[in-house]
Amino acid sequence: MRSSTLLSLVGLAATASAHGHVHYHVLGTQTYTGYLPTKTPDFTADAPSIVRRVGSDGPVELLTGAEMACNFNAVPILDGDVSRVGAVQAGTNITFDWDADFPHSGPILTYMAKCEPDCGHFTGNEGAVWFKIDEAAYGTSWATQTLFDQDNKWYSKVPECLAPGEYLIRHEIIALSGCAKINKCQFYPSCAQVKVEGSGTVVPSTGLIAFPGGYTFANVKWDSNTQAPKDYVLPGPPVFECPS
Ligand SMILES: *[C@@H]1O[C@H](CO)[C@@H](O)[C@H](O)[C@H]1NC(C)=O
Ligand SMILES: [Cu+2]
Repeated sequence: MRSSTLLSLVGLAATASAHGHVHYHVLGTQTYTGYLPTKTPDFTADAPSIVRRVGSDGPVELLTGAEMACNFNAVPILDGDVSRVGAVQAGTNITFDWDADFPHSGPILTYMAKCEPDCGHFTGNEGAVWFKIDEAAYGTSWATQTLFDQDNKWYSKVPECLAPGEYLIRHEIIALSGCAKINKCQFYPSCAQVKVEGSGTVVPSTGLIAFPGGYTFANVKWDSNTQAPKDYVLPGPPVFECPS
């Protein structure tokens, strides 16, 4: 009994080091701690955070699972019945600070969704609500290499024309090594509840996709052994651009 418990703990630790998650989100001058039950530093405590829980630092793989939206256990965050959000100025960057040495290669994408009625009462996993604000695949290396080169940080700009209000922001890495097989592509999504401030007026109403549903096997299928990285086509709609 005791030794099998020990073995499974060792197994968990080994698995944990093979993946990764976003451990901090930075909005303006505020840093918000991510959630992960197994790692050092210890994020077990529910820090006063706007970052939704993730099930572990492992991937989401089932394309039809609700966890495609914001990862496993990503329940909306409330204080009492009040939505908890972090303020961000439209037109500024959000920083996603990943734990060190994410061990897989692939693209990095970031989406937003208008929270209705507010983020504390909005899962993000029902219907086509997500617009894309940022994406990167392969230039001279995969986006994950750029992430290492930037000290495990990724920056996504909140569109400056975006109307004020509460939004979920969904940041993800797609690890490509298993993507040749259905439901073996690895998605690492993480969501935070933000309140956009500024004088924008636009809420995107076209180019919206659903999670789950927006990524099908046909548009995430990729065989790293036979396909050239420069031929990779990012899934999802085009990046939202503010009207000029
Ligand atoms: C925001 O992020 C982009 C990369 O996505 C970067 O080019 C730009 O310099 C960043 N801006 C600031 C103010 O950090
Ligand atoms: Cu992994």
